[in-house]
Amino acid sequence: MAKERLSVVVTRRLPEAVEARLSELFDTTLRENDTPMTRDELSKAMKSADVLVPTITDQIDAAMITQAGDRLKLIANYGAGVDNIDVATARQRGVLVSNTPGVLTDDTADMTMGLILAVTRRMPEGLAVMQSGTWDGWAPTALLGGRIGGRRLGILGMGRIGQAVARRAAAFGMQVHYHNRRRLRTETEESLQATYWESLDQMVARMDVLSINCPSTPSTFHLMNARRLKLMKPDAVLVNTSRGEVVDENALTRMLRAGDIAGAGLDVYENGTNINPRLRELPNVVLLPHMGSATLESRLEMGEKVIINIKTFDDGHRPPDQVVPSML
Ligand code: 8YV
Repeated sequence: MAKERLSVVVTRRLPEAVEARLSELFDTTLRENDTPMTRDELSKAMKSADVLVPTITDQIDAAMITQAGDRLKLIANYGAGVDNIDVATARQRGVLVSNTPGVLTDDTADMTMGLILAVTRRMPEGLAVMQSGTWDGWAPTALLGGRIGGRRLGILGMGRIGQAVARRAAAFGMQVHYHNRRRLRTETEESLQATYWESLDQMVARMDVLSINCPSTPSTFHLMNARRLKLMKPDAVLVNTSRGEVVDENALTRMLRAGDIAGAGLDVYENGTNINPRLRELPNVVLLPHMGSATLESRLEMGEKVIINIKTFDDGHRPPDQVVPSML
């Protein structure tokens, strides 16, 4: 007798090829429109499926996991960060969690460099002049930014993405510094030409550009709080392509408004789409709508990872990208 197909619920619209392959392999329920599921819809989905494929827009907290019942076996997150999932509760309840690491590293690192350049070279101000139709030609002192070559870049969080940023920054002639929970192996440090700072405070105080690349966990919440932000040099720039929760957004906004730091490039925000409105008014701030990994290639490869994680689980093995609490 043929084995019964796993029932899989996908919470958001994914690229067509990913949805098609999921439907071929599993008894897959796809989302009709691309709005995030309500809590009620999510709760129903978790009760009815063997596998849930959520994204960052789904809050899978302890209550959600507890109410799911016995059917749910795997939460195959479409994304690398799992801060939207209570991984510890899932583990206690015997629900596996997997993610999609690696495939969005380069795109996110590219976007980090894009933000560093956009802020230091004042690209949005240039774009605004062109779009307003008021450009009256080249001038020797117009829109002067700063050269990134030779500047000190401090990377907070030297995992896959942090290291990819380091390689790119070195190619741009930046001096690379980093702070991480664990110091990298000497060979890795040497190959990245990166200087380790045990004290985050000391690193922050000396950098020209600070890039946030650590995950959001209880221990990284507001790591860049008001006190630490104040340590930054007044001509420094902060870039965040990781998670908004790592930076105290209101404190950052106050400092930007007061001119206590030179600029910021943000792809992520502390309260999702509810952004501090004052950030939008500042010319020295570049805001992006969480698009660090938004390439077609990365979205397809994320889908491929989700499929491999579910298929491997279905075949009776451990999903290759299983996340366990001790990894966080
Ligand atoms: C994803 C991300 O697009 O994977 C991550 O952790 O931050 C994003 O780049 C998003 O999370 C998909 O769920």
